[in-house]
Amino acid sequence: MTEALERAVMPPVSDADPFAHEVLLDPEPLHRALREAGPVVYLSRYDVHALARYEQVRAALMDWQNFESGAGVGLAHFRHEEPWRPLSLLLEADPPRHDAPRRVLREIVAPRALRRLRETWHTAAEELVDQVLAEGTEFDGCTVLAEAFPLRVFPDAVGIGPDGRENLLPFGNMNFNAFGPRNDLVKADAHRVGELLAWVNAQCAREALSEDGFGAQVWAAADRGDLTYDQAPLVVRSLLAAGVDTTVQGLAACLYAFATHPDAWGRLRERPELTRAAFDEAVRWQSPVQTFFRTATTDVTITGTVVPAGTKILMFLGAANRDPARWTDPDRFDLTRDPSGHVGFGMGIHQCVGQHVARLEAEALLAALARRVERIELTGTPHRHPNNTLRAWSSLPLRVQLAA
Ligand code: EJD
Repeated sequence: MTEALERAVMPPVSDADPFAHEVLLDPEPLHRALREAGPVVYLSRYDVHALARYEQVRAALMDWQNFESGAGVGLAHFRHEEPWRPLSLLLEADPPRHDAPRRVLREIVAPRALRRLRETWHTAAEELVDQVLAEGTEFDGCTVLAEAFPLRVFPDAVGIGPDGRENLLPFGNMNFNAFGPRNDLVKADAHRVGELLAWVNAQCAREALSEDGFGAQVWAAADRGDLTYDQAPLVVRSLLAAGVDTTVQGLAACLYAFATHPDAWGRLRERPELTRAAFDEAVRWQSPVQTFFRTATTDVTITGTVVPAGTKILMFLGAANRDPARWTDPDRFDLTRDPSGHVGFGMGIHQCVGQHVARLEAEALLAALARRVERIELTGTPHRHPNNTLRAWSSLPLRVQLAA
């Protein structure tokens, strides 16, 4: 036995299943139990170590040298198991291979580059809100706003063609389920894997993309030699894989937050400059991306517990974002707090490269709603959509009161 192992602290063991339906639909009780059990907990069911406290989640996210992404950021270990699709050059890569694709995409979706979309997206949001309100003041906010808005603006911004866009949400749902275990959720979509992958791959070809979108800009980076031509379609795929369901659920989190906190909605209408902080607070509070894995590159000691080389570590972003050791009154959606430092977009070298796209979508939709809507409320029980990674909604029954 090595010296490190002799001195090792055995972590608390839990046989909980973070990917069981009941837990996916209501994760907070497990999050609380894991945070309280200790800084590292061994999950016997999956043979992984789990982190649910802010301090350890943040530290693991920052430490890409000891916690790699290249073996996959899901439960599957891609050095032992064949990946179900070619690996992402961004998400499932480490420096130095990660750096060129990251740099290229970062420039394409940088705030400066998004300025040309700002007016178009604000207008699109106003048109959507006007359309929805023309139909009535009661609707499912999940489908008619949170899903409809990103689907109106994002695929056009990437530059994909009009056909088959109904595949985007099912592809995303499958992709995010695939980071978890091969449970019922994964099996339910297994028959569509080939078809959905083929469709997405076809959208990534240069000929399939408009001349001025994010996709074309990825190919232009290959022309400049910033990427190889083999890499370009995979980087376009990253936009489609990461950019749809995530923003849908981010917007849904905002709608849910404001429907359940009418005072916050009033405050936002009075002070529109709060919109960006409101979006971040909604992301902290709901954590649309709940979990991710890393793989230990060497025996890593976390507060005395040795995480063996080559094993997976599960990071609970949602639990970290409500850790009472980091946040005052963490379960409250609170527009007066400073939500910066939340790990809902990750942290470190992999931190969400598309977060400015997400923020622009949220700003546009919330501004359009704030102009016309005085109050948002729930008319019934909203329903969660279980997914192995995302905290998602299937319905948000809303009623709005129009502004005078
Ligand atoms: C993701 C958590 C990709 C890819 C990148 C990022 C995500 C998904 C897919 C968004 C993860 O490069 O394929 S939120």
